[in-house]
Amino acid sequence: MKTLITAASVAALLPLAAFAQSTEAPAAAAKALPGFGANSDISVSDGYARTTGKGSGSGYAHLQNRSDRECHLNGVTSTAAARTELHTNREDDGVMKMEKVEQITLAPGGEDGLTRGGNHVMFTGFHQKFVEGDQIPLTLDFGDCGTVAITLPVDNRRAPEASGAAGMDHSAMDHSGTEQSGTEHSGH
Ligand SMILES: [Cu+2]
Repeated sequence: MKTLITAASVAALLPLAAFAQSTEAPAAAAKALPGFGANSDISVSDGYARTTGKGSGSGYAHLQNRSDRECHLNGVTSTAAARTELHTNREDDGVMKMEKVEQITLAPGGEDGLTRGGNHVMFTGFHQKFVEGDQIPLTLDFGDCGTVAITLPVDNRRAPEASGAAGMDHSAMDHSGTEQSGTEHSGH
């Protein structure tokens, strides 16, 4: 009974519009398709995540700048891991190495990808286990071009993008190629 009275009093004090907004906002957010998100300048699509099974994982997505100015992906954050960083793979004396990337630039109207073997999101120190089909929250910070919050479905069976060299597969590097089996999605 006490709860009922409290809720009723709060509703009476708030303007009706504000009350409606506060109850509808979470529902609207939950409707977003996994792997997709946008603001007025940037759209992020086809996002997914993978894990090596050793407490680290990686995230991939397609980035599109729909504005007429240059936009920069300055960083990524997630509640799913202790550290979430932008990385790239670089070949050094025939050995593939990962290194941190400070910024990814998108030209006006330009596109780029967070891809296997290229720039990617790196999760280390899992707070959330990357179980197949789980949704990993990710916020991409585009500075002046705003932020985009998405969720990445964990898809360890996903084949690398057609453009990426199979030998540069990020997870194969970390995990002796044990995740090379899935080819059923190669039509992408
Ligand atoms: Cu990495």
